Amino acid sequence: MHNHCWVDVKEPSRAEPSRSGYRTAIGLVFYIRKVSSPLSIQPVSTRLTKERHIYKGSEVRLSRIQLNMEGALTARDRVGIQDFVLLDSYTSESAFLDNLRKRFRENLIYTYIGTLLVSVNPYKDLEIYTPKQMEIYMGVNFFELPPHLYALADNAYRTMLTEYNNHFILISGESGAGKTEASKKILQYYAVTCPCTEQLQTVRDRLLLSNPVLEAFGNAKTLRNDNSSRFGKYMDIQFDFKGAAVGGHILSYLLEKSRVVHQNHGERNFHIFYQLVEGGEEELLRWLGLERNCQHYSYLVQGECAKVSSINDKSNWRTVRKALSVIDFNENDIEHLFGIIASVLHLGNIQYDADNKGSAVIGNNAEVRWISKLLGVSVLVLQEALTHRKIETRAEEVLSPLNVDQAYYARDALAKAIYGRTFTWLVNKINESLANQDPSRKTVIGLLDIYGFEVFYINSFEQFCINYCNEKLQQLFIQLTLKSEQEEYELEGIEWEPVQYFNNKIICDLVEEKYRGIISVLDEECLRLGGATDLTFLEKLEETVGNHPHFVTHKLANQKTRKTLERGDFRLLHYAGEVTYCVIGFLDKNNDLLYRNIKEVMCKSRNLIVKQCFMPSELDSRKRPETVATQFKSSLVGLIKILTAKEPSYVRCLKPNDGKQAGRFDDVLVRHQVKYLGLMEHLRVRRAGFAYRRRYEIFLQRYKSLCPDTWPHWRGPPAEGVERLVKYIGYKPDEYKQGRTKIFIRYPRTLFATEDAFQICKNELATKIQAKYKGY
Ligand code: AD9
Ligand code: MG
Repeated sequence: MHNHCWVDVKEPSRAEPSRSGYRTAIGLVFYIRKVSSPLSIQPVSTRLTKERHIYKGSEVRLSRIQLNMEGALTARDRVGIQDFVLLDSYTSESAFLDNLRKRFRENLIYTYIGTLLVSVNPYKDLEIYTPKQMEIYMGVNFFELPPHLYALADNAYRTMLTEYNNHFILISGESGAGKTEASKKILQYYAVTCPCTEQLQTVRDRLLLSNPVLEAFGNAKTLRNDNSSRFGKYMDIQFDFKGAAVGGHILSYLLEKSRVVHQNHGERNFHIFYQLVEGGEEELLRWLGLERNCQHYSYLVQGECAKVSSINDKSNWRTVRKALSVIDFNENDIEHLFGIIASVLHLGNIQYDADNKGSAVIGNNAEVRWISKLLGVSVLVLQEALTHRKIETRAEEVLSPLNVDQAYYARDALAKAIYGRTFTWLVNKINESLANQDPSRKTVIGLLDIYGFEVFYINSFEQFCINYCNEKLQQLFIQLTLKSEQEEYELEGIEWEPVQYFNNKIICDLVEEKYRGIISVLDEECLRLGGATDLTFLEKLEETVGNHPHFVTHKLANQKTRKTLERGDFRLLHYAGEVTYCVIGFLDKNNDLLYRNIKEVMCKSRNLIVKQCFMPSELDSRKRPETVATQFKSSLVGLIKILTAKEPSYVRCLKPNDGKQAGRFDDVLVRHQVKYLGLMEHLRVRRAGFAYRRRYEIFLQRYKSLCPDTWPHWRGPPAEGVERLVKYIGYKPDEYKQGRTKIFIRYPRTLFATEDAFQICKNELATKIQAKYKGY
């Protein structure tokens, strides 16, 4: 028989935040008065909801209240189901979608699948990231409060502190789904909630301010996202044993450099250019030789959208300037940094004419003079490097004039190279300022925020790399969740009906396999002397991977598909959908060559940043540098290694519509993402499987006080003790399974109820002790 309880709830204003008894979102206390006869709960207010709890071995019904961040009572947080694992028709994609939609309409953008957090981009400010909200989530059990990024962040943090292990939070989803925002919110959460001494304030500020700087230089407006990350970022936040943030380290992955010289219609160059031109102080612009007009710069106007309503370049400029000084950039660094940014703009305005021999000559050399001033190189030498190529034969060096096309190519290559290398320099500089001086033991939480899967009307080498990266992360996710989860059941001897899932390893192999993968074929063509073109690369692909089920070209396609492909295209059937890539430019971008004489000029630069970016040793090396795709592939292998050594948490971001609009939930689009992100499979594994697993020793240690047989000591084997304990507190056979070394608990609510019972027990004990000593 069930006991039923009345619940008295104190007014929020009079509530005593306490860890005792039943607490609510802001720490209210429930006082439980036992009643003699079973009585169905009549909520004191309609806003009260019912929950099932275990108290002293039998089920009790309690009403719990939900509070929003102002502390007012609300049932809003309980719209739909906050953990998909509890969904009745959990195999139905429609039910999944209904729940997401229902919650999205109520601005409830977060929902769990067990411990994984699903987030739907609201495209509006929800005011759910206030310091008050942070306080609510601090140190509270995962399932006690409505789903939130803060709960996930807090959980990783607390586990790190109690178990002394390293964690990472993998944030994935397609372009515009909200990854970068999520990673910033998590960082802010740590910055505000972790203990911080006066000494550590600088570290905290630098960690926070590294974001606007890197975003200014590495993000841009694309058709998918007004603040799209054009580089991958992995950031370790280092904590000391007290849980204070003591340092950080950033790894960056393949910046999309081609954007510096070319932007598609409706897209922009990197934010920093517009910020400088719009927001730069008069004196600075004068010194850099810049006009306050983006339209004046050919590198800024190709997308025909220099101004974007959602972006305030002027105020972002002020933020970046302030951030740079906090991150320890001195005036010299700043002068040289913007000298480079301005040089890139000047480079873009260099125009070539053909002389009577067809060789390129620079019409007006005003731009060259500015660059020469800003980069500290000789005008004549620079001018020569921008119009000639040095060819080395065995006996001598010959300067050969470039034609106009070649000269534009050389100019753009220089612009991309100095921007790309400056970005790397910037990351290094930030790392220096975040470096932790204290060698004592520390643990880390890594935040991974990488460019999301993207499909444009025309997709090139950059999309190929970005989408390949997303394949790798999906593969990691599959490995760590679907695959290893099922393997663990097997290992622990838990009966298990395997859940089928799509393993995208086949696509990763198609791209990266040695000798036979697309990157290998591309590299081979890049190394081939003479005759190699983008189209011969395509032919080689057709020969090598032509019969792969995830690869198709115009030539290989059936009649129907052929109509959708051009002759220079290849299409990959990615886990997230089909993408058609145009091969034009693949060889060049993969080679990423910079003429030798341009490098020589840069090595002699008096601009301190350029000097550090172009080392003379590079000129001596006869070895061909690794191609871009191969470097990227190796860096991803390194990343996966870093991640697999840590405990994961996952945030899966969904994009509700393609129009960046608030309040619109496009069923087809969301359904597609739910499918390819493998959320249904994840749910099935979670549901058929077990939300929690704990080693017997740990479980027993925590909850032994709930059972007279195990309290205060249990001398037998831990597995047996756990069995007694869970039977005593009323676990039903379908709620748990006992493996070889661990107890597996099916539903979060079971563990949650156990935890609640434990808290009550602890309090009762405390009250008894207090009563006993009263009057002493
Ligand atoms: V990309 O792969 O870098 O192109 P992201 O990083 O997934 O992409 P981002 O975080 O930049 O997307 O989010 C895109 C835009 O959605 C942001 O600029 C915000 O305007 C909006 N957004 C995302 N998340 C939130 C949120 N939690 N609350 C409010 C949000 N707005
Ligand atoms: Mg992003």
